Amino acid sequence: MAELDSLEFGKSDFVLLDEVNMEQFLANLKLRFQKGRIYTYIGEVVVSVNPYRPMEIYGTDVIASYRGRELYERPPHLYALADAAYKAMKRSAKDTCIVISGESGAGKTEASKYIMQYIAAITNPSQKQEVESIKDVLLKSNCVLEAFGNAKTNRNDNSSRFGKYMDINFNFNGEPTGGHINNYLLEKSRVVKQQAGERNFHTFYQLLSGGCEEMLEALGLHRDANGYRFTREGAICNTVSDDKLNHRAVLRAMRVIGFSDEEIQSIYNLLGTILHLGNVEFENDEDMAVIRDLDVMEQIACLIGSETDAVRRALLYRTVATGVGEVFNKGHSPEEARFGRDAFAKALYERLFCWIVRRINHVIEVKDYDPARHGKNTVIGVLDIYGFEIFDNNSFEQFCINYCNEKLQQLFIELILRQEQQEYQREGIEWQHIDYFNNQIIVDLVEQPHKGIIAILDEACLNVGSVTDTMFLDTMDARLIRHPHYTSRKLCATDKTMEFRRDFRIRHYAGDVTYCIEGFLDKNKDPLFQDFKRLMFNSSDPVLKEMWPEGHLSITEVTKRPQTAATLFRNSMVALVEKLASKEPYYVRCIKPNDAKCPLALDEVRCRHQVEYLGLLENVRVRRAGFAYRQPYARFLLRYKMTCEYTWPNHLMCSDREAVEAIVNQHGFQNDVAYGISKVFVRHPQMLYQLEQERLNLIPIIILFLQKVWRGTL
Ligand code: AOV
Ligand code: MG
Repeated sequence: MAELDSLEFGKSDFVLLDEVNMEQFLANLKLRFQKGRIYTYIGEVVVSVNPYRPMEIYGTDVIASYRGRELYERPPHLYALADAAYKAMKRSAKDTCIVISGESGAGKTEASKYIMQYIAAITNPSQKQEVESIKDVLLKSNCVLEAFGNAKTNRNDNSSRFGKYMDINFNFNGEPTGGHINNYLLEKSRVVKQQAGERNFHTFYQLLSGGCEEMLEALGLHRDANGYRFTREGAICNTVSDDKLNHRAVLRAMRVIGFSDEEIQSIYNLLGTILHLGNVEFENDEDMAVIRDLDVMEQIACLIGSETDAVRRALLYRTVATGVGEVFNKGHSPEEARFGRDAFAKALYERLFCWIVRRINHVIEVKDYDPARHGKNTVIGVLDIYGFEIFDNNSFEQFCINYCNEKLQQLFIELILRQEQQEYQREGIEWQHIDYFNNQIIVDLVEQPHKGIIAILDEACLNVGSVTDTMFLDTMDARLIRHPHYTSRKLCATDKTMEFRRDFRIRHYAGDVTYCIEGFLDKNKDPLFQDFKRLMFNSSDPVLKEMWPEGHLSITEVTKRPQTAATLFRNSMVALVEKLASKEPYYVRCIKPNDAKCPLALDEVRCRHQVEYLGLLENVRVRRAGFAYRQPYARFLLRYKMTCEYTWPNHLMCSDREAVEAIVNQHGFQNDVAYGISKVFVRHPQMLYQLEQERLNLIPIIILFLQKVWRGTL
């Protein structure tokens, strides 16, 4: 307990700072970080700093020490937060969620895994077989999804390139009964192109270095990632990740989850197909694309359960329907063929990823749950999404990712304020308002109907063919130029070899990001020739066929314009925020201490910036303006009754509330508390620390006393 608030380790809760200002906040953060205390509270929010080194704080003994304890009873930890979310769910049969935010590389994904491990460890003490196997699948799903959805970027060697929200379902006993994973927009452009120093998704390198000889031979692959256009960039950047070992772990995980051998084979066939596709070259024959290397066509056909000629035709021609219903084949130019090939590779991978998620969901989804018989089924949701990111070159993907982070920041603002206000109202306690920077203005800039960037982008995409990226930018400039968070950037090339570039810039809550306009329209329209869909639907492999259900439509039947990528993403974000807002939230705010991925180094400028934009100082102020801690009367009494002569061993007062008052008064804390309807509100945690200390001092005396009673020597 002494460690909770000591000079040596700094304040375990920022609410305890002598003064709330940036200097004190940073000094405390730094002191704790250097002492290996990577977690600190702001009330019930956990602030976490990425240690970039293995920490001895996640063992089973540590898990046991957090189990069933209150937040402030033990040093700050993710486990305490997970326990709080679990207890709240169990006690009040309420859905809760844990929202983990922070920029790329700040430690969100690691945190989400520790939280899931904790929940798995503390549930099902009687080791019921069916519960154990559900837990196993839930945990193993991380390994598979990371292999297919994560990649090395210049910010993070294991960067999540998709958003993940996982619900864990519990029965009335608090045992996990299943779950559901929602995935959000995978950065599929990575399949065909990576920035300098980055890799494709881990799974490709894992397959090439870890796959057994027979498997690679069957796929027609060699081990050298340098030999494939889609993995070449990643092959030359030196990574320390252990692809070989991870490949085996992923295979094991897939088996535990219940993927059949045929399904696993289909997955690797698709990865092989994508690698081969990358090496397909188109030559120019009188402005028409031709493929000279038919061996690779044969190889692909074999892997996707199709015919060599069907693959060749899908890559070289598209079926076109005229207004009067005539159908004919139109040959691609080499440029069109390359575009089609890359779109096909991206789509294959995206479909595969979504299929894997669906497949896992199929295993973990709760079936036959009867609330009448089993009681209410409750949920803990865990959100781990791609963090805010700025690269040298930012495109449509970063635009979506950063918009997503704006939405989550908005939710944080709303919930932290809303929750506090509601609690005070409910308990009849006076409340003092605190101002925040509200990033709603940036959210609106992106998503507002008719006016926002997504609306303007969609409008541009409606005009097939005639609108270019630059024209889209001109429209944005005309409509948004007065917006305080939007700037157009026309870059005149000083170097003659450079092309004339145009960008726009958004002043995000977390910093200014310049987006390169090139490719926005294409990525938003996300076109894929129908011929590819039909090719896959006609596959003799039932797993692949299942991924392409719409391939049965003939060209004349395909009329509906699909929703654009940005609109789909916006809708999924709106739905996500609604889902989170309907649950009781718990927050982890992750901070990246430096850009060099270095242990022990804390870059003050970088941390200051994150503390600022995450709104952590305001968070402390809200917490301090009100009451830092609150507890139901009965719980408070049970824990501290030994510290007061009127309540130990039992009180004779009319209510628990009166008994709590007696404890508070005896210690002279009258001015530090307020009495709500069901809870006592404590202004500063010092009071609790003092009570905890007193309790600790008393325990040996009480034990001695009891021993004497038992021995009859008293
Ligand atoms: P992110 O999820 O926040 O980034 P990660 O959770 O992947 O970041 O963390 C990045 C790296 O930091 C990990 O691969 C670990 O090496 C290290 N790390 C993070 N947390 C810990 C910890 N608690 N203990 C030890 N090492 C840690 V992104 O997905 O890019 O937004 O999109
Ligand atoms: Mg991550």
